[in-house]
Amino acid sequence: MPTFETDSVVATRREGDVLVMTIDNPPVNALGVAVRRGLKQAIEQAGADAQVKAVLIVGAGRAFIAGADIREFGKPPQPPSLPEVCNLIEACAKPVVAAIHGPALGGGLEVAMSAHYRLALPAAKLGLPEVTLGLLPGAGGTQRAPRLMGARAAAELMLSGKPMSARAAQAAGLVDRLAEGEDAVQAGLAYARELLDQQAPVRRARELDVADKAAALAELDVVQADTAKKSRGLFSPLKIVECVRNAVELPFDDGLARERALFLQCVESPQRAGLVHAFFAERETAKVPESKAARPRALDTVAVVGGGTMGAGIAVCVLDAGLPVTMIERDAESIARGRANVEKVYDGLIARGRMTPEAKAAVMARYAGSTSYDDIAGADLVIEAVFEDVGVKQAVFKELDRVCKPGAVLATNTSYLDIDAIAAATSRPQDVVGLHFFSPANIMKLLEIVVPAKVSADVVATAFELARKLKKTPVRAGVCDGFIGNRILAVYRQAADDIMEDGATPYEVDEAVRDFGFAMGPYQVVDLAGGDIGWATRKRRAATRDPRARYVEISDRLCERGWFGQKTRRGYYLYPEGARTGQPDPEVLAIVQAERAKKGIAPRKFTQDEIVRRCMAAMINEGANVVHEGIALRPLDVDVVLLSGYGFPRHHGGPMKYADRVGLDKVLADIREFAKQDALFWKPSPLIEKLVAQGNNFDSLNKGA
Ligand code: 3H9
Repeated sequence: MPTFETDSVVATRREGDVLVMTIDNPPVNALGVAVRRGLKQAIEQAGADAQVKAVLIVGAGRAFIAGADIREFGKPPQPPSLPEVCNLIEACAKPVVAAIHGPALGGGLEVAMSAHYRLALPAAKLGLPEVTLGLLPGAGGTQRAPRLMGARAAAELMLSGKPMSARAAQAAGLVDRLAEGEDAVQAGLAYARELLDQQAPVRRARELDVADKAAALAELDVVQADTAKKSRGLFSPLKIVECVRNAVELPFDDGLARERALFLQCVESPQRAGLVHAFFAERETAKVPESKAARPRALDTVAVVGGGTMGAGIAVCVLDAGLPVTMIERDAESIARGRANVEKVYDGLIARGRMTPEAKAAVMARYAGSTSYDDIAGADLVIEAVFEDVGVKQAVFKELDRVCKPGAVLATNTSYLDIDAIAAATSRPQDVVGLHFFSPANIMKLLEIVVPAKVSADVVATAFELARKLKKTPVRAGVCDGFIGNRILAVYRQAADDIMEDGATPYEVDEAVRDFGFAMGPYQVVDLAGGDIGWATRKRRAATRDPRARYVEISDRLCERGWFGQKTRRGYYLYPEGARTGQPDPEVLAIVQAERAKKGIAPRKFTQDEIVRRCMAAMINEGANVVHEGIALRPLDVDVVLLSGYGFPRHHGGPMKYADRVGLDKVLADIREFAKQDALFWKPSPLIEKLVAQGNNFDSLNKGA
């Protein structure tokens, strides 16, 4: 008779002479303390029960095990530790089989590697993504993976953080057997019985040696040099390489002890805190009041108005989600251009061998172009992506109001215009929402979902449902000039411009920001995006700009010369033919100097630290204003916008998380100090003042949400 023990997150059940251990800890079977206790008990039970001849470990639900419980990091550790549990599994005197039918990630794969045999079903994903959380595999993964798959492959698995398919894992030596279907228990039992019939021995990874140590060490030298170059101030990647080296050179237990010490250093690092914050924040932003209050409307057919770069990029992401798209343009020529813009993306994939011409044809079969709005009368969702002018957009929305079926969701991709005014051009403002994509729209993860005053909850819920289908990271934003991201960007740019005019070169500003962790400094970004874009915005804002506000004209001087950046081969940097990166331009420095002279500014020196402190204080202060005014729901929403749309260094967790780490009191002191020079720009956000007075931080507002 099978025996059952099901009152814990690890259920045990005897099937003949195999003890089946099922981890059942929804949603992803993370290895929290209860699971670790359950696994320990179960493996002890297996050892003690004479009737048990083999053990099978499986996961309930969609995952095998998604790793350690990330929520436990930074809290007091509770025994048993995961390394202890893994060692117990490996030490078991009876063969242990792990049958993997879904994600086996981080500690999940470490559990599987502690088993003696591994079987994978087609949906299995095996990976060690700890590096994405600022960690390294800390339950023996750095010691067992090199012994099973070789040092270099193991290092690459850990450094990339990317999972492998079942087939790839088998080819790499991580998996012993593949099976078809979805039933891990059935396939695992069959495998366990086969092993018992063959009297297969227990087979412990710890007892293996890394093959050809000299060659492995030489390969690790290359990996180490490459990692040092790429990891740009990140803490854990080089520690991973060190652990893998230990796996080659040291006895297993010594390597394990060293792994533990380095893992704990990673856990303590602020980078881990920033990256874990980013992980949860990115999942939290989809939890908005409207999605809780209302169900999304139907979302089966989509239309895009405008076939420029943005419209085409949006069309591509909708097509990639498997939905049909009709694109509306003015005339036959524009339709052809729109279609060409869409096809260009797929042709690029074909050229890189990432798509077949047949697959492109299948996608394009879902695409149609038209000059007639009547052709989109039945669309569930229309996304407008025409020229950024409120009059032009209102005219489009009048047309949409005329033709679209009742209940269709009407979205605008404006990046700063007043969506309430656009909605007012229709007789159905309750159906109008903002969907602010970022360019290139088929690549960038961020989608600001902008919620105008009169929109109904189910339309907002539909927008979030669209983001899910498109695999975007959605963030809810209120209506204001620039929404969350561009509004903060503008203030950051202003702070940078002031620093430049007061004495730093644009190259020094860029370098300081890069050293902080951004891939590019603000002036490199201007050159990449095109200086003319910001110039147009500045001209638009000129009439409403506070006449008392400081205005740095250096960018205008460059634009007046037609120096728009990379596309004109000249901007803040020079881009001579064939040059891969921009080169400093003495003429730009002369323009900067002339502007200073015009205003009577005696240039002063800025340290990297001051440049970063000023840029960050500006971002944080505006981020706080955005939360204070209800434009962003929580500080974490601001963080996610900057992380997924503006290249904010992920290991800092976003500007608000970074502010908490630095200390809000220190940020406020900086702002007050800078205000002595320019009180209008450096006006402390009332939210920061309030939080500092309460002794609170931004995170307290995330928790209350
Ligand atoms: C580690 O293992 C360290 C060890 O080496 C050493 C230890 C000593 N913990 O992503 P989803 C939650 S480090 C806690 O939306 P999907 C997630 O927050 C860990 N919670 O689903 C969400 O919660 P909610 C290494 C977790 O189907 C819900 O589960 N492992 C964890 O799109 C659903 O998640 C990783 O880095 C966790 N480990 O994707 C893997 N994982 O519903 C991280 C998820 O409240 N996880 N949650 O918002 C993933 O990559 C994806 O979640 C996964 C599923 C692919 C598994």
